[in-house]
Amino acid sequence: MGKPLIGVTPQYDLEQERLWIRPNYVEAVEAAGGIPLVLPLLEDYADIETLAQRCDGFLFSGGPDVHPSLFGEETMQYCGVIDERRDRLEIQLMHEAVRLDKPVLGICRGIQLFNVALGGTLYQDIPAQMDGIPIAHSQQRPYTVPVHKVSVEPESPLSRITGETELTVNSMHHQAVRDLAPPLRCAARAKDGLVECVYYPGKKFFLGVQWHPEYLWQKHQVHQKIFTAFVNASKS
Ligand SMILES: [Mn+2]
Repeated sequence: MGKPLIGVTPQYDLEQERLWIRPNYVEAVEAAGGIPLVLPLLEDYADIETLAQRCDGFLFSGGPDVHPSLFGEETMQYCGVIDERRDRLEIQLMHEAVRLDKPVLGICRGIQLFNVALGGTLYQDIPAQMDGIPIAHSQQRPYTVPVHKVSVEPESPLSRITGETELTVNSMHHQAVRDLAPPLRCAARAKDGLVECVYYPGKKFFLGVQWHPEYLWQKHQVHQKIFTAFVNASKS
């Protein structure tokens, strides 16, 4: 097989009404040996099924908050911008990808979306809802610099991919996984206990990371390994 085709979920600028994506997502896929394809915000389920069949893997990019109603909560005052069309597309696309056992990598919003789509819940805002060590989960720029550590669960896919027991990561999130969805397992945690990486046991490749490896892969090889493992899994 040639290079795998990796569907990348898009950002949508609600004010400017523009689809867009930060180039570092597509560059990371390209550098790992895949052909990135930025997806449209499709609404028709049959079309989403077709998309799921045609692509070899899917990268769920970062973005706005997942709507709290999708995990059974009212919107609290500190919830950020939401995008219902993106929520719908990504939830349907993830379910199709899981059904077809196509590789998925979720980044930031991606890990949160996976958890909600599979029946878990989120912290709508970490500082407002969590006590404990005040780790910089919403770091200042530059985002290419790691700011906190995560401990990697032995026996997890993240452990196999990186060969590490601890990683240093960047962190640009104010939401996070709260109750883990029933089929998912934690693959890495921050020192305050927050889930920073999840996987779906038994799937070919299903990984969600709370940090942003697309900002790190060029200088920190360990984070490039995540993209390489994802793209390689999409080849078979
Ligand atoms: Mn973090």
